[in-house]
This record gives sequence, C-alpha cells and structure tokens, in this order.
Amino acid sequence: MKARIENLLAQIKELKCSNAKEIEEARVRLLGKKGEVTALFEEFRSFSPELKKEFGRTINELKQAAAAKIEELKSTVSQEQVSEGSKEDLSMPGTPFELGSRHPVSIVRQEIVDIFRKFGYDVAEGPEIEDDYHVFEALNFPQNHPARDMQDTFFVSAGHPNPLLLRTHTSSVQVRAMETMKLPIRVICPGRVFRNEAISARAHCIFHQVEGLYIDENVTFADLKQAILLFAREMFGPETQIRMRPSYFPFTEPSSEIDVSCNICHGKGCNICKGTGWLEIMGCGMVDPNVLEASGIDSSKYSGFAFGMGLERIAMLKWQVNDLRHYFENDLRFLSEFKTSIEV
Ligand code: 2U9
Repeated sequence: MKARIENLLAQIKELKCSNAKEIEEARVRLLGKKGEVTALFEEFRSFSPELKKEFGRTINELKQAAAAKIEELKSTVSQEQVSEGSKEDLSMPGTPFELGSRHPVSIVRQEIVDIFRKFGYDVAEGPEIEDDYHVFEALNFPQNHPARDMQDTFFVSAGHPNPLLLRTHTSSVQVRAMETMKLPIRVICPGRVFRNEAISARAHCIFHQVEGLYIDENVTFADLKQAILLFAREMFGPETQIRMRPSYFPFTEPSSEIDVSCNICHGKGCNICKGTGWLEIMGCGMVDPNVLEASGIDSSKYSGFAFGMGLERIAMLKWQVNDLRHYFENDLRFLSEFKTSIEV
C-alpha cells in the first residue's frame, strides 16, 4: 500500500498536460469513479482500524495532491491558450459600423406632419400619376393656364380629354379628400411632385410638398392666420413672427405668401434672408368657392383655407444649404451630416 501511494504521488508530481483534453483525461484516470486514487479509497474502507490509522492521513494527502495538481494544470493551460489565441490588443476600441441616417427632406416632412397631427389634422396620400381633372380642372385652373402646357407639366398620355400626367402639386390629394371625406375636413398631404423645370441650384423637376386643407362652417381668414402662426412657432421657435403678402393662386381667393422672421439674424438682416429679416416659407389662401362647388361642397354653407410649402426650401433654410441639388444626389458626405439621432 505504502509503495502504491508513493508511486502515485510521484506520478502526480510529474504530471504534464498541454491542453484541456489531456487534463480532463488525467483527472478521470486519478479521481474519476474508476480512477486510481478512488480505487485506493475503496480499498481503504475495508482496512482494519490499525491500518486505517496508519494510512488515513497519507491517502487523504494523496487525494488533495491530485486535485491540487489538476487545478494548477487547468490555470496554466487556460492562460497559455488566452495569450496564444488573442494576438490583438483587447483594449483597442471596436470597429465602428455605419448607422444609416434619415434624409433631411424626410426629417422636415416628419416634423411638419407631427405638428399638424397635434392640431388634429389627418394625413392623406394619393397617386403621383394623376388625371388632368384632379390636378387642374377641379382646382379652378383656366383652360389656357400655362401649367396645363407641355412646357410646365410632364404628360403621361396627351391628346385625351382627361389626360394622365405627373402631379404638379399634392392639391389633387385634397380634391380626392373633398370627394370622399365627411365634413368638416382637416387634412394634410405630404408627397412628391413633378414640374418640367431646368435643374439648377434653386429648382428641380422633382420636389416634395406638404399641403393642408381645412373646411368647415364659418372658417375665416383669421383662422388661417392663427393656424399658420401656431405652425410657424412650433416649427421655427416660439419667438417667430409671420408676415402675409398678397399673392395669387387659381385655387384660393384671397391668396397670400407667408414669410417668417429670420431666425438666423432675428430680423437684423443677413445673407440668408438677403438683408430683409424675412424668409418666405409657404403660400396659402381661402379655398375658392369654385373649388368647393366642383367637389360638391355647398360654398354658401362651408368655407375653408389651404396652404402649401416646398420641403426642400424649408430644409434649405433650416440647415442653410445653398444648392437644392444636394437633396437629390445622395452623396454620402452630404447625407451623413444629418445623423441627428438613432431612429428605431
Ligand atoms: C385645394 C384647395 C386649395 C394649396 C395651396 C399654396 C397656396 C402654395 C406652393 C408653395 C411652394 C407650392 O411647393 S410650392 O411651389 N403652394 O403656395 N398651395 S394654397 O391650396 C389648395 C389645395 C387644395 C382643394
């Protein structure tokens, strides 16, 4: 017995393993159910009290030595594996991955839609390929109006009494709203529009609008003015002032152009507002009674206001971009400047 214990102790002392698998095999060989140390313990149980007294301590020391050796091997092997496996500097920052960002026109559209939703407006969308009736006829455009000319509108099918064309404004969506929605109507229509324009820093053949329409009994110009003022203060800040200049549109009477006080120079005059202290942001007016009647709304009972704005223009003012073409070229150097927040 003594010789077996000494022999095993010597083996344990000399034990060498180069990986986790070998350590586990050694553990099973010594301390497993059928292991050599375990077998010694089994035998020990049947010893006489004198023999138990003689070998009890050494056999226990043998078991502890085996367990300690296994633990020691485990720690050296795992450290070697870690330092061998990772040759990189783990304290270096990780490789960044690119997050996408929202297009500035989308950011502006969402802000405007959110403001009007808060005011109780529904959001409506409609077809980009429209018919002449919903783009022009129902909106009081006279037969010989230049917008009805090939020069200004992209026609899909011409030579037809009601030709198909690419809508030149989203007002056609409001016409469809008047045809289908119950009164009173409060609706805002964001969307892409198309005009046959030469592309330059200030014009493009495709751009984006948000238009709005409110029809009810007793809607007045004062309601229009207040709605626009509230919108402008939500959009451009609580100190914003508005200015109305008379204008003309076939579908509104009276019509007006809206300027907001320049939030860069606060009215003092700078190169963004070209020294005037004011920035033009939208057009608006009271819906022409002819337009109400064309969609079957009694203009002696109902009245309404409408407004429209170009999103690229608003975005140009917001971020002081001086060339409209940036919004269409999808140059990542430009787009990545709008990483304002992570959208989930
Ligand atoms: C209906 C009746 C009236 C929509 C309106 C404007 C004034 C306007 C321009 C702003 C810049 C177009 O993008 S832009 O070039 N729009 O000034 N739009 S009133 O009037 C409507 C719409 C629908 C049924």
